[in-house]
Amino acid sequence: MNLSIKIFIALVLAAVVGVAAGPEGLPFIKWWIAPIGTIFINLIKMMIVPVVFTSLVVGMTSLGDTKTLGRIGIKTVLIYLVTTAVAIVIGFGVASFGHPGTGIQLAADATVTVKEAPSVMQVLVNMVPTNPVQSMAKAEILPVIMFAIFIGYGIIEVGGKKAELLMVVFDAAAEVCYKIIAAIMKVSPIGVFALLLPVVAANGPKVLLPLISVIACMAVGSIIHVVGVYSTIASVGAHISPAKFFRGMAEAMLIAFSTCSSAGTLPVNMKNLQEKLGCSREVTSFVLPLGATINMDGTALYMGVCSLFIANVFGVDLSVQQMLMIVFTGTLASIGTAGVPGAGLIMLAMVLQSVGLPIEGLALVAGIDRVLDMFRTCLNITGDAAVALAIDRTEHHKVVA
Ligand code: DAS
Repeated sequence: MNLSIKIFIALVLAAVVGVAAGPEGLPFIKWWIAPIGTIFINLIKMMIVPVVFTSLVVGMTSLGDTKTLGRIGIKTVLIYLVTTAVAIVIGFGVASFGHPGTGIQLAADATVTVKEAPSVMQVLVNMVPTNPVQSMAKAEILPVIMFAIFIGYGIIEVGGKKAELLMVVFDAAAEVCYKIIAAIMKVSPIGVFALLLPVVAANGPKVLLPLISVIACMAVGSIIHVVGVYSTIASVGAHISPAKFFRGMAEAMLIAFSTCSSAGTLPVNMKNLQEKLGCSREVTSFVLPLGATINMDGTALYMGVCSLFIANVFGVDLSVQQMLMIVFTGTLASIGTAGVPGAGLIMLAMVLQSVGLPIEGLALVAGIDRVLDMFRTCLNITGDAAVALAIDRTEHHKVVA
């Protein structure tokens, strides 16, 4: 049976068993089942730095020259910014139709430290590792990307037999990483089941009911963005039919949905984008790790939905200026959001503060954050892949031409 179908069945099973077990079953689930989910996540995380570093070095060296690298980099960042801003506008649009937040009692104070979104210059400064090994040890993806790019540049400059030897070594290392990831994916139905079961047992339907409108807006907005934006990018930009795109993305989307971690989904996304959707290794290894770090369309859409929800709950009428401010800060916030579970909730505090909305509103969505994060993360990694395929097409089209 197809792995994606097995993962989907595992998700449905977790939901059914979770509702049946309920809070009473939580102690047993937390003690015996949740650790299996943690082990699965750790197995995937174990592969993030090795697969990003090795495949990025191989990718850079196979680009052949630094001019191509610069061209790909500029195209990638520009498309990412546009899709992120579109995501926030879709979030606003859906929430202004759905009017989430009507008739909800206000929650107690939310003590959330408001994180400042890093300025663009700060993001650039943070990208350069002072100690590459430490960045790898701390799985800081942006510095690892930067270091791999420099290593790839150095190999290109060395040239000749020495460079060929290094390229063979890095190419073999990247292949080893993909084989390990494939083995880890074989147990993903078990891992996904163990990850989702505690969430459903803890939250149960009664907690979700009052906020179902927020979840519905997030789900509808995500579908509009995925179907509207990504299938357009895949078909127009990459000449890949939406059906083929989503079939190739199914595994990674399901892993993202259950792990709520873009970083954790990166290895699977990188492997499948090449093996199932034919994206070149050089573009995959550059665009995906970068996207998993700075391109978070799902998080941006969530900023639009939740800021409007919180404004409704507190009876605030957002002006056009405030909405534009949310689009701007929401885009910056999504660049600064880490690819780990729950990161978007912290950045929402910064967006709320930027337009003077009460931070207390966070408490309302914090309880269902894990559910909202499933949609956010699924969107985040799908956007990375759609853009990578479109860029690959322009590069290969250039090569072909
Ligand atoms: N869970 C984050 C991710 O991995 C997104 C978020 O929290 O908004 O992409």
